[in-house]
Amino acid sequence: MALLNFERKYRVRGGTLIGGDLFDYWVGPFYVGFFGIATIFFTVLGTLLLVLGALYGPTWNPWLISINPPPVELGLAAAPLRDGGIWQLVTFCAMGAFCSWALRQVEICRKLGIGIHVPVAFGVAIFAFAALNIIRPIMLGAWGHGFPYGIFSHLNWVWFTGYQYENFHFNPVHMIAITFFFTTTLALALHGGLILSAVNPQPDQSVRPTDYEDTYFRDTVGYSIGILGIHRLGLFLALSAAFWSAVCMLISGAAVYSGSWVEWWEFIREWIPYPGQ
Ligand code: 07D
Repeated sequence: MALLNFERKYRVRGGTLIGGDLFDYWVGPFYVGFFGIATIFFTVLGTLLLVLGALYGPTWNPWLISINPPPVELGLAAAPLRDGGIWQLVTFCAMGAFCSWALRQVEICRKLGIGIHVPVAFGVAIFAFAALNIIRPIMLGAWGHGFPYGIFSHLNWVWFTGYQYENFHFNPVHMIAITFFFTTTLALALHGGLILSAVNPQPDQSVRPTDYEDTYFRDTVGYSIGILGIHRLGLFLALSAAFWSAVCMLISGAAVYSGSWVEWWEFIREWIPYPGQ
């Protein structure tokens, strides 16, 4: 069915989570819905707050503009606007926009009668963001532990936070997260390459069906995970990357472990006696 015919067929009312028929319409190619309106509301408000924060100064250099969280001494209290209050409101708007976007995805899935894998996956990214700027600051008792909204300033925060634990490469869960990130790119490169090799042939060749792809992998490594399996694997690898990233930060702090990640590995010396120890 041609794309436009299909869209006409599926663009029917229903499947909304909230608001009934109220916002159940499309603007051009975009589905709106209650959560579309909510996303626009939070995004516009959050962006205006960022501009207000920039107006407070001290710079208009886009690399250096930074909307900072309140000082750590303020704890979990509401901050004055100029002293971290904007950061708190922007964080609230960001969460509002991310969650509204995810729920709009759910409504589109429900309309189409497909699974909610995409919004669930986006939910894991939202969890990673919330881990950094909501859950971890609450665990540590101060909003001041969140990262600032600025290009260089957030990089400085990563650097500073990383070296607070001596060397973040030694955080074992950071290692797991990085392994999943790298494995995700390997899997996508292999999968993307394999699909293109079969379905984007030279002018004088024909498109090859699934058996060719499976056979390529059986010939190469003795096993093919299959057409459904590769997508399950891809989703698992990617979600694991973001999930373990969040966990690696949630365990870094007073509530769980606040020492040096390098020294954390000292227990191995007790397990494995070295010659001469
Ligand atoms: C947080 C993003 C969520 C996004 C959302 C959506 C919009 C709008 C627009 C639709 C999680 C946003 C949407 C903006 C869209 C439209 C129109 C995703 C998030 C909700 N590290 N490290 C990680 C590596 C070192 C440190 C993660 C590598 C050092 C700290 C990842 C190396 C030190 C933190 C990772 C390395 C250090 C991290 C990031 C190498 C510094 C974190 C990915 C090779 C001295 C962060 C949860 C991520 C983290 C994080 C990789 C080195 C410190 C695993 C490869 C040694 C402090 N590092 N790192 O989490 O875990 O994505 O966050 O050296 O906070 Mg690290």
